[in-house]
Amino acid sequence: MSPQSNCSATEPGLQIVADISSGELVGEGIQRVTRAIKDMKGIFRDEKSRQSLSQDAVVYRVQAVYPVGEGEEGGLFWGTTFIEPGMVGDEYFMTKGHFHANRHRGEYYMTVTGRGALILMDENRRTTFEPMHPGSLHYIRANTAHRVANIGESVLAFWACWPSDAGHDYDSIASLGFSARLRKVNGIATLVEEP
Ligand code: PAN
Ligand code: ZN
Repeated sequence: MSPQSNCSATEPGLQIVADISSGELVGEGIQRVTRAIKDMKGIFRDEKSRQSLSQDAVVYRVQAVYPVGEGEEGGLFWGTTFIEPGMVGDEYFMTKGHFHANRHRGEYYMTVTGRGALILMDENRRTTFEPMHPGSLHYIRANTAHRVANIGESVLAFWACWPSDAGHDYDSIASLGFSARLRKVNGIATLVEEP
């Protein structure tokens, strides 16, 4: 047996390549979700501003691979999120944000390109944020709601890896929100407590 054959893959793994400069996933079986302005009702503070924007404008899109069924124990999912640059009132374009439905599940994010902020809220509703820049690695603890805002002038792309049995709880955020919002105050991204 030649040394090369020892190194060759015997079983097909994921037939996917993640482009390290753009974050784009290329290959078979990628699931895609797009969130436009019209899908973001109730997420931003300034609902009038949201209504005044082009409703089909894309806020963010997600590409993800699900090698096992959603909700199944023991697997891991991988996804790229691309957030466009833009504002709704004084808030940056951002993801809806969620807790994991299974509160005991964490996640990793890694920024590929752009500038952003990872907004985190713990179970005591204490909200903080971590700056995101190419290569920045973020460990999202269990029991922590997470949302990402694009605070730069170009697309923000980040990778995420999360357990297949994490699930997503959007309802808690839809009804109670985060305890603070990232707003542009005098040109600076500032976390402002909600009244
Ligand atoms: C990410 C998010 C993705 C989109 O893959 O699902 O960034 O954000 P929303 O799910 O809040 O719309 C993740 O955190 N998965 O668990
Ligand atoms: Zn998550």
